[in-house]
Amino acid sequence: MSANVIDGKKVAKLIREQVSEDIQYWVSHGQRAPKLQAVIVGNNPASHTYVKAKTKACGEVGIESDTLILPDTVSETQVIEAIEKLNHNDEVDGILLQLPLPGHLPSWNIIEAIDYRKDVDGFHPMNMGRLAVGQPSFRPCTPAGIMELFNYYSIATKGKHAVIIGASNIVGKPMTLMISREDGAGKATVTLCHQYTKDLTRHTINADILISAAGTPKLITGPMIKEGAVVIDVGINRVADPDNERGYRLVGDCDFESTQEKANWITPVPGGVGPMTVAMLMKNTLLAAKDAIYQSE
Ligand code: BQF
Repeated sequence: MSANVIDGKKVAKLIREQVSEDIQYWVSHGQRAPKLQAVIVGNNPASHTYVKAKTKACGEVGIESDTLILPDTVSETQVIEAIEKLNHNDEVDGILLQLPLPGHLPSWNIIEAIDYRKDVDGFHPMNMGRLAVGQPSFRPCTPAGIMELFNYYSIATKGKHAVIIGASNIVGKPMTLMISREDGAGKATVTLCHQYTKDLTRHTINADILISAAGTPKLITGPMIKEGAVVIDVGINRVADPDNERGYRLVGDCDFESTQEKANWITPVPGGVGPMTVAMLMKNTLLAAKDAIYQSE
């Protein structure tokens, strides 16, 4: 058997087209275009690449964007001051603080300084907390994008056993909350594995849905998965590749060859979950501009 490949690039494009149409309608009725403000601290090349991809996507759907670049010598107070200025700027709908921050900065203190109504990444404790208790909130883009893929491909999660590898606040924890919620989409039973999990295969072999966000190439191989499983590969790992003009290529956490022989569904890297992350950011920015989540405030 060979698995069905989930085309995240295609679904992401459909979502961006929906957002674009919605914005055209919105603007033709006299509203200003939504605006996303990106903040990068330091010169991590990957961060600059990701923000460029996100602001390019903004341009394509009709979202205005701007990028504030702070030197990696800034203090926590200086970053928080810059964020508070953006909080009070009525022209800014969404604030994107690109992660990771340089090591000396306490990311979660700084994230907490973002006005949760502009927190289009959904990382603020208000949004995380509301997600946890099932209240409307901005949803972190990567797990929200994965839920969209299940919806698009009619992949059932109800009553299934989902095994998630990686307990980060960005992917694993919010994914656990979304896929296990008892109302709406979700309704799966979850096992959350992380770096201290003993005997990973004992868990992965039982997964109807396996979601790997570990950041380890070839962590998942065919013998570790159940026949017919849904395999979602969130890993974005750079491996050296002299044949590639950039000197590296992107690979996921799964050994694609051996997993796709046993899986029913599989996401490729690149072109799987990654493009969905960017598309959901566009969707969240539009929601922020419309005040669609926190209407009563
Ligand atoms: C694709 C990210 C690790 C650390 C910080 C499309 C993206 C990636 C891959 C992308 C990611 C990963 C982002 C593909 C945003 C996803 O075609 O496979 C898009 O832009 N991502 C980020 O902003 O910060 C990260 C991964």
